[in-house]
Amino acid sequence: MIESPNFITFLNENRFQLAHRLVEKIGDQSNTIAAIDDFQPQIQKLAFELVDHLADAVASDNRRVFANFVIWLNLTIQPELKDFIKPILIAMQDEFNQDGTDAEDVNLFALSCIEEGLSEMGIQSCSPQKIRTVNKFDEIRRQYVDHLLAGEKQKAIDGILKQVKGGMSVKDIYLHVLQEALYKIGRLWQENKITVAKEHYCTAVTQLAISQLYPYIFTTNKNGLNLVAVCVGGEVHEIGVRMVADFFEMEGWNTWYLGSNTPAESIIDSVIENKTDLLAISCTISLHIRRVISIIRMLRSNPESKDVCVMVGGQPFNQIPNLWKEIGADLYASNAQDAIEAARSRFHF
Ligand code: B12
Repeated sequence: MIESPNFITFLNENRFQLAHRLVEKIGDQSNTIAAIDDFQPQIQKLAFELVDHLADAVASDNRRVFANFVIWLNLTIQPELKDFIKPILIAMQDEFNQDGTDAEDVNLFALSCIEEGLSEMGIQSCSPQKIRTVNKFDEIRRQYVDHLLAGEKQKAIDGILKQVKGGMSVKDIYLHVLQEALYKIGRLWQENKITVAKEHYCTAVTQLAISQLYPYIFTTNKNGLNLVAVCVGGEVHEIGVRMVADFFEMEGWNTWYLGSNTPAESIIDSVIENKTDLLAISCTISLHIRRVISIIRMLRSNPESKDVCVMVGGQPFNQIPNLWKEIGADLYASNAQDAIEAARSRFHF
């Protein structure tokens, strides 16, 4: 881990002022887009988010945390604001290059993050989540998504249940149909092809479908191993870790799936109370990586939880190789099936 606590503290404590200064700086540039006054609050928010992600990249000692955010921003931001990303990045460079900056550490690392972000501005996509061509499942997934987009929830769910009754495993349905369908929905939303409301609807129906699969999940003999599965505080993307917990349940583990947005103290309490062998922590939004780091530190500093095995997963870990090691986790897996294999190598169940 990079040791620059002063710099991180500086960024955390001065985010608003810094964002404000960056916006002033781009306003001072004579060639800056005339529309700056029309979008003042949005540009302020944009500058704030960039500073926030920079702090995260520094905290996790990983430039990709920042660069991937820049790529994502570039793809999803409303068109009127796109032209402001680069000037803000340049203003950031200028800010951290100055002598006498309020930051105590000379933060070359932060500058290199900004540079990497700038060099990624032309890149098309950072998402590794392309639809995988697993032909057997393509048609089932296509029909499922079509029903969702048409608002036909009963048909969507019936299609899934029919497959399970016909012998398709719940694991295959989770990984190759529902997960991929949600990735597809995410891309449609990112490309502005569906509304937020439609995306929420598709997610809600998928959660309903998952709950209707439960009778097919809780049937296995128990192996005596305990799993606690959580999303860190602030994180609401809970379906991925729910799938992970269900895969463990199907392998005979006792699982405590605590869902989204779990406060750090409750995670530690639950780990101790449930005699946890493995803690699965999920993080989707890269800004929450620092919360994963802080939970791991809290666990290690408590004699009652210091030895628990920690497995992490979720989008930032899928995009940034070795991030999981750098933040002090014991295991990582890119999806629910690989999570079982990774745990097997440790617990031999
Ligand atoms: C559904 C959804 C939501 C729902 C979540 C509802 C819920 N109850 O879960 C709602 C609408 C609330 C939501 C909100 C937001 N979302 Co959203 N959302 C999605 C969407 C469409 C699907 C997520 C999902 O369920 N995927 C399916 C699961 C099964 O896949 P998964 O999470 O990757 O999990 C697998 C692996 O990653 C891994 N894994 C996951 N966790 C763990 C843990 C361990 C221990 C292990 C081993 C493995 C593991 O195994 C899982 C199973 O195989 C994605 C699109 C996408 N590409 O994922 C966007 C997406 C994740 N959301 C996004 C964004 C930006 C947001 C918002 C910030 C939007 C906003 N401006 O408000 C907020 C954030 C809120 C917050 N504070 O967290 C972006 C994230 C971009 C980024 N890189 O930061 C995405 C990628 C959309 C996009 N294409 O831009 N979202």
